[in-house]
Amino acid sequence: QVKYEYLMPEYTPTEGNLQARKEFQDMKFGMFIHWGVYSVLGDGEWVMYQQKIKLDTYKKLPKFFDPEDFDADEWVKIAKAAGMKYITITSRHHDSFSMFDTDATDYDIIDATRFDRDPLKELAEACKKEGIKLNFYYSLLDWARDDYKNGKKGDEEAWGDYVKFMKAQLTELLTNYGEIGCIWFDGHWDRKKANWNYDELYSLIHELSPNTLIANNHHIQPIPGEDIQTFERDLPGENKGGYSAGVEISPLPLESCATMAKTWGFDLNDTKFKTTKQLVHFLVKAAGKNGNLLLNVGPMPNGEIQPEFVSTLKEMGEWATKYGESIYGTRGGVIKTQDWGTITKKENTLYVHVLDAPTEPYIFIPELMEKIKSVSSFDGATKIKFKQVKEGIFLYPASLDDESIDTIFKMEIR
Ligand code: FHN
Repeated sequence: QVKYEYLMPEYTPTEGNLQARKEFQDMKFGMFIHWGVYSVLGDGEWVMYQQKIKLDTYKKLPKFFDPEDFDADEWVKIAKAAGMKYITITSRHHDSFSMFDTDATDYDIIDATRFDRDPLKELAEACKKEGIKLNFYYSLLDWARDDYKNGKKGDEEAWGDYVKFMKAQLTELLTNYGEIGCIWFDGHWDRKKANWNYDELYSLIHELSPNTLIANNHHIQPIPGEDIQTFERDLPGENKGGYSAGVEISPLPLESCATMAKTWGFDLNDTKFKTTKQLVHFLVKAAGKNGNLLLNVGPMPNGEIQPEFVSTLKEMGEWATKYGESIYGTRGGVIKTQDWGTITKKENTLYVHVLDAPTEPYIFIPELMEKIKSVSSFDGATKIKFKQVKEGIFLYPASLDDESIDTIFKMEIR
């Protein structure tokens, strides 16, 4: 692995950046959107690569992309109703197609489709109106550009051109769309051993917009200059998705990203939808590990989010409306995730989330040494018996409903 510590200048985040990190951690739940011309084929965002479609053929796709039902207000409404506080959308994915109005290439939504609207602009306006933070995903890897291809083979000049191209686009993304919460890089793994010129990319971003957070889904330890550590299809530190072997949790704000079925981009055959219960559990466990959940939708080629996703998101939102107090603004890392669930914390309150009822008639919370004042049901109406011992705490609720998504108890600490 490249030793980025030596390549990168020392990075001291500004006060505003540190505040933005805190606000990011408080938000807990965001909507990831993978949308591009690939949606026309309904076979995920990797369709060009996986179906071995030649570039010239793939480049005909934008002509079929005319998402006339796209309504940014509707997307923001869906995200908000789900309890999501921010949106991270693909501005350009690996297929190289820019989903925004850019002067750096003609291979973009304005020049290459008949749609002639800038969805990122419309989304930025809709987000601003509704108080939702907007973030941009940006692919480092590119399947179409010659400068990328030649640069990868060692042509320094071509690589320089590619870096210039990325800088021009990042400048547009950070100047034409109002305040952007985060630039979310992806695709690093395609050139694991290369110098990606992060010193130039990161300093450009932080110079243009110091409060914009930088995330890079590179599946390695954070590189100096980054503000968020990401985990793909994984809870922080677990490596169940297989992407982050050996990656340790850093002190940066953490974010897990996940799909609602299997793929990120719209896929007609992808019908193994995760249930509301599974997704709420993921959100709660992420919070318990001090991380956010960035949950993905892949809108259809007509511009709408598919109804199966919309209804699950609505149910998640109903849950969040009732129990959001135990998620938003909390911090995790209080205990290791247990078979029964986890804990989130806000000031003097610990929220015990029982996701899967234990077979024993009690809940044992190990490693918790804080002095407990009282334990109650989530609504505070019922006092819960408890016993604090050297090894942890026993809770004795009268009953535990395994059918419920999450039985929450509140513990007040001294
Ligand atoms: O290849 C991409 C994939 O299409 C998707 O964008 C995900 C999102 O985390 N990231 C990459 C794989 O690491």
